[in-house]
Amino acid sequence: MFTVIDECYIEVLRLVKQAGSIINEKIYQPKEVVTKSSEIDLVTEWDQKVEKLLINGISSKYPDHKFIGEESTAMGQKVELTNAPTWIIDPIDGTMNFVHGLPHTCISVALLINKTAEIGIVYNPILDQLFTARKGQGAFLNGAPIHVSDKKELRNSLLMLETGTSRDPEQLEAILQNINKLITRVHGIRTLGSAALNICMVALGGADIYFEFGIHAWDFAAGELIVREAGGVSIDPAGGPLDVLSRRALCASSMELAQELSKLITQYYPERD
Ligand code: LIP
Repeated sequence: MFTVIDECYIEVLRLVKQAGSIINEKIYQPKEVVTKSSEIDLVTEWDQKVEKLLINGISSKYPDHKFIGEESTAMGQKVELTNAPTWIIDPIDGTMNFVHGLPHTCISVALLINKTAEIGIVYNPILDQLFTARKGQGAFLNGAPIHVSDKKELRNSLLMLETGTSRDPEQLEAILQNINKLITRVHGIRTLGSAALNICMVALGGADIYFEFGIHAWDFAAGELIVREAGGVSIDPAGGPLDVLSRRALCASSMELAQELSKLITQYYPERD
């Protein structure tokens, strides 16, 4: 039976591909860059234009749907998650990479209904990596099923983390403490510069665990569905349930791995979205 969510999925995929062609065209061209919350929290006109393309496209078909977008929020729109169908959008996740021309940058789009993720899409148009998930229907890369790894111990795991785009001393201190704690306890540490792509590497089974403090709902709302549909887990870094507005996330191939990490790390609690 063809549902409204099926129709939403097809429509948003069309818009994401359209937006992807813009990112593909602009990544290696000179671009005007401005800063937001810190001198390394960057934004370009293409972040704003891609977000507008997605929101306008969805709104024209679904006028009663709500939005939480990175750039709309930066322009002052209040973050509000209700039971209404809500699209959580990062038009360019990995903006720093996009500015530098490093091809690890993506569009991240999630649809939540009754505060539950129904659709997750993370699309890196530069490397043509389309990660998708629908609630209860599995996770895919370019249409092929993906699954998390079988790792259950940190000492055999590849950890994805970020140094972030904040210069807040307390946040940086927590990041450095955690790198020092973890560097001798894991196989290796990797950082792609995009929360959404880091999480998708866990969903793909190429990495085993990711955590970060200070991200926003738009960075991980799509990825956390994808990793769960790939057989993994998404929790709060302190071990409790994930809260998409908390600005904290931990995604892993197994609950055992997630809980081993959550017991070890220095916690940091940013102001909520
Ligand atoms: C980025 C996240 C990344 C985080 C950066 C930044 P943006 O999102 O994907 O995980 O460490 O601080 O928030 O700003 O490129 O959309």
